[in-house]
Amino acid sequence: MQLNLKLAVIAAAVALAACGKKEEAAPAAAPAAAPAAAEAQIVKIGHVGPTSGAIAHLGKDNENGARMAIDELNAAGVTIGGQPVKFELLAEDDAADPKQGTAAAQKLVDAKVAGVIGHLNSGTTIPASQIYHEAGIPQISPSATNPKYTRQGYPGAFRVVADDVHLGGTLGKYAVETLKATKVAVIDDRTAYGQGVADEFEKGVVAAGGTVVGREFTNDKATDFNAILTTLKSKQPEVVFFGGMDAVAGPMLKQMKQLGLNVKFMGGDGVCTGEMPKLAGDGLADDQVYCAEAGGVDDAGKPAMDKFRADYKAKFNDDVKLYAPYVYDATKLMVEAMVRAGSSDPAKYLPELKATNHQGVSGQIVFDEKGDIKNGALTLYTYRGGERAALAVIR
Ligand code: ABU
Repeated sequence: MQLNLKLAVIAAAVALAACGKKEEAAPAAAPAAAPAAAEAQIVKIGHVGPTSGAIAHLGKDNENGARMAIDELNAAGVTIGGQPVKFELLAEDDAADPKQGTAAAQKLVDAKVAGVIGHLNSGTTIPASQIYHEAGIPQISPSATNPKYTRQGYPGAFRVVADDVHLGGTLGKYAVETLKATKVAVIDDRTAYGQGVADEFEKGVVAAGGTVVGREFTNDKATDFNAILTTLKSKQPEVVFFGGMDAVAGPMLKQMKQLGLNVKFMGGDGVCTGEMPKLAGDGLADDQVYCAEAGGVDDAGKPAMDKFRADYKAKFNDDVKLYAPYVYDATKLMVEAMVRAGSSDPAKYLPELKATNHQGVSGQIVFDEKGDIKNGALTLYTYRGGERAALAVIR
């Protein structure tokens, strides 16, 4: 049964039971005192993403996904263990910085959140996960794709998207088998995500019979790539892969064009955003960029995803940038686990979280023994006419 419907049924049952009791207890002649409305218990849910810095647009997108879920839950009126509850979103900014990520995590632990949705980046999610683990607070990352996050043996760590092994490996294979590249060059931004996804891409290329002719690196705040692009141009690659985020990939594409390095450009989910056309400007030609989101829906799931995107636009006057639907689902399924457990106490609802089987707007979410999504999809995209254009959903 859908959560909203289930909540409505529970609320109706509680209201009917209350009506019945009042009629039985009230003496015929005495004026009945109005029953005091049960005060809603506050349940705090944390969200962390970079809402400042170069990828603030993505952090805000994630935070909006959480806010949309929380607003809907509060409007529906959720009861947990028979008590009405009100959810409070504690939204923190980690600026995509590992140190700020752990500081934000500690702040949420001190505030006694019942669970955390986040962080956005692998480089913040992984160190923060130790803090949540030690505090016994469940965490669901909606976008951190480095495999290490769910391989630390933390029972409360979950992820609702595919990881970089799937993402990078699939893109490497695609470069060789579909784009017919024999020589590829690789750049990464030295973050936990960028370096990891680039390594997996390399493995995929080599396994498919391609050759990596050059590997260079930059950082996640760099703006000048002339030296590394000139080095790679001399190696005559047919594809350049970048492991990093859209804020760096956009200017990199512009500089590739200025240098006459007019080859296909690939990247993982970090470059596969609605913001790329704006960030790359005329550096982004039609069918030049190939990238993948670490999730996606088949035809049957499209109406729900399309409705989410329309509702998001109506609420925030902006388009979904990347992972807002996954954040929305992560928030809803965490609350569903609390409702099933009859408790927002992390120790009590964690077993229900592990047993999740949630039909969300981003598809069906069931966790494996590590806390990763089972059978996670990828959606392969290119850009045409300044818009993301989906090419295929790959499992
Ligand atoms: N997955 C891309 C963006 C987030 C990260 O893993 O760092």
